Amino acid sequence: MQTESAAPLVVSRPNILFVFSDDHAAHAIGAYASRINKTPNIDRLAAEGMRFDNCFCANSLCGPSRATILTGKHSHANGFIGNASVFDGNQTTFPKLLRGAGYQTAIVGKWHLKSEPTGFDHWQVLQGQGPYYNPGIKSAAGVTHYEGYTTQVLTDLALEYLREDRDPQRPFLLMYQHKAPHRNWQPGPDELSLFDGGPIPEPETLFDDWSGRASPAAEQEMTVARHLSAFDLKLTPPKNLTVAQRARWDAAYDPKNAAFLAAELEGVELVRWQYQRYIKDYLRCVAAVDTQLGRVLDYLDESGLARNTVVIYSSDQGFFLGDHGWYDKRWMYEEALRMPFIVRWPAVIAPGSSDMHLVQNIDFAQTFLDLAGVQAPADMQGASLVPLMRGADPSDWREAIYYRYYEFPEPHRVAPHFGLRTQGHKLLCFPLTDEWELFDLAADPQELQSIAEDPGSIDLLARLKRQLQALRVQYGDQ
Ligand code: SGN
Ligand code: CA
Repeated sequence: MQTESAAPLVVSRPNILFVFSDDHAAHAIGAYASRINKTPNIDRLAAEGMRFDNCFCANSLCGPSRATILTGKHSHANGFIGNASVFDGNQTTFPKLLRGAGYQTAIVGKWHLKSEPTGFDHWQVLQGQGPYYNPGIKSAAGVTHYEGYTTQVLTDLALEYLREDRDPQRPFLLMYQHKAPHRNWQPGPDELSLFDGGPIPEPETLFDDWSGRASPAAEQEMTVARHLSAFDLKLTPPKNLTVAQRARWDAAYDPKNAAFLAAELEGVELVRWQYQRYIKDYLRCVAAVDTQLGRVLDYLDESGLARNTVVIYSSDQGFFLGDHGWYDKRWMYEEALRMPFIVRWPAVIAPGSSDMHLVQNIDFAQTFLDLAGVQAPADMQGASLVPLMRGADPSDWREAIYYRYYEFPEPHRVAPHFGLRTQGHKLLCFPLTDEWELFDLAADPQELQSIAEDPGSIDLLARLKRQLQALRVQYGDQ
């Protein structure tokens, strides 16, 4: 690999700041019309940049999404198919290519790919999932322990990198990647009492009974009603808090009162109570991500970096926020499939714009390479989004995205499936039970009634099956 010092100095290439959170669904972002929370700093990026309204993951899980982003390839092609996989760091990744082209490459935060990061000049990563409080952070020098709320600690480290650790003469890539708002949704000290004032609106499908779909939807173990633990519901507090943190936690949660309530309620009322308990903590974690992003955006403004820095906000997959009665992700249904993707690039993107093309996390690597003027390897499977950012409508853009989920049975017992999504329809295949689902997204945006068995769908189903087969051939997943 080319060394940094041998690389040419080109200062006009934009810096890339990739802000990435874990499990942050688009429908918990103000700019994506959230009904349940506000995210003023993420929204600021959208107001000054472009919101992608049809960005989807290739496999709705943490490690697989990250591996896809690094390699520009679907899970079967990069080898990281479920969270038990180990990332092969010898593969070509976009940070390696940027580094070879003279970029300084850094990652701070969640990594979750088991093997050590490769292709980065600077890396400070959480170990595995990482805790919400007082994290150990691994770097080339070993593990360092920090006291504080992880969302803030990671932001301090990212700012330290921007201020002190990089060479201002060369462009940088910084991947700033939060653990939050991943399960079990432990809020930070400043957000413990946020949303105490009243209930969060419930999703329309909180009491979905999964009729109208193939058998797997009813067989999962990820319901708000039955699959949240005492730890999730904060009937037991985290173990690794300092004495001061524990005191604030107990004051905010009043665990005795909560345990009493949980024991008294039943049926629909218990589900509603658990939903509130879950969603408020989730949104508290989101609020800290947003607040900390504000610190970074302020620094970009103050330092003058904002002008030539492309800032992206995204998350590894979507999440069910009580939708269909669920938490977690995994499914190819909209709430888990969709990724937020917002890009601010002052020199190029029209402020407050949005894009409807079907894009995917397989596209991110090629996009970052294109931003830097680096040729993408022929075996990357996506496409650069830069033309879309410039407002183009390429006539040969893809008409469907391909999806495949593998991890089964634990955790959550979501049956393996694969499928495609076009602008108007979604087709899913569950090979274990040989079942299909087909949704008309315009008529049934909540995906409550599969039309795969309808006599009127025979031609459509056959056409989409052929299209799906063509995608499998195209991506080499047979
Ligand atoms: C943990 C969570 C699961 C979650 C996986 C994967 N359980 O196992 O609910 O689906 O992570 O999430 S927990 O009780 O340990 O929190 S991922 O985002 O990393 O893929
Ligand atoms: Ca995740």
